[in-house]
Amino acid sequence: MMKYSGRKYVKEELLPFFWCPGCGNGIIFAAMTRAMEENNLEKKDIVAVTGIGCWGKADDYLATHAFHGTHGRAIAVATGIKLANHLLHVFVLVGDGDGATIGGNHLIHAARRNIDIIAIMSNNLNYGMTGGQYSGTTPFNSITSTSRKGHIEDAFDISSLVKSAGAGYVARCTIENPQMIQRFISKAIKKGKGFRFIEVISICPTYYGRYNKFSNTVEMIKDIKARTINIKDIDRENIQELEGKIVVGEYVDKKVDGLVHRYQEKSKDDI
Ligand SMILES: Cc1ncc(C[n+]2csc(CCOP(=O)(O)OP(=O)(O)O)c2C)c(N)n1
Ligand code: SF4
Repeated sequence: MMKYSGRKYVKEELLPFFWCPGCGNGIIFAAMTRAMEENNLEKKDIVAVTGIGCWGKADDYLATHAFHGTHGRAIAVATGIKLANHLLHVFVLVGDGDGATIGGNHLIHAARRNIDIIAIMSNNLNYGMTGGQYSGTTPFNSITSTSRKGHIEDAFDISSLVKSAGAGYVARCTIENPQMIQRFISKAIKKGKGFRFIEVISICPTYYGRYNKFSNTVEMIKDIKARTINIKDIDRENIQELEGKIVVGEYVDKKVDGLVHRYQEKSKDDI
């Protein structure tokens, strides 16, 4: 899998990335561009749509088409682009704030409608860009800039939410395993239809890491590794013991028509 570099999709003249040293976003970005290359996608056929946020800066570095939207509305913009030109590969790159908090409604409806786009969520458990506030995926008791004594809310299990909303493909992975990220994005590209959602558990060492007393990036990645369990290894016996675990793997992989196909079928006789 590593035989792909993904470099042709990158505006190398703009490197280094704007992201802090140790941020997980570079790992997701590299896996995504390798998956594009693995599937021979043409740059002219790709649109990367983002909202505001650190992960939302990813489109700056892509040599594809791009649309930098507003915070929380990236999925809505991506929907419009796909419906306007269904031949495009539309990737929407959302943070957990953008996609699961302010934009949570767009996410569940995109899944229910099976809009034919690929959403890649960098879930770093907080709002990175604005200073480490809690989001809809911040774990209970975590310290953030808006939960100084520990967060009092529970977090969304975002992959399970998107699964129950009806998406055709849902997978969770972590930045600890870049090959798994690439594999899931590649699979989503190959599926071609429906709403395909890849949640990547990432790290924000600058805020979440520092507030929660991780001494460095390596410690954060080791913590992810220690808590990761593959969905295939869960049975009825240990399902009760998943508290604090990161369950990775494919949550859904089903055949769906996709909204574009349904729309075309219904409007055939109108032409
Ligand atoms: C409508 C609106 N509300 C709030 C903001 C301020 N804002 C910009 S980015 C952001 C949070 C970013 O967090 P996330 O989407 O998780 O991305 P990250 O920076 O962690 O990658 C917020 C609240 C905004 N730009 N627009
Ligand atoms: S603030 Fe956090 S999410 Fe943003 S670039 Fe820095 S480490 Fe990454």
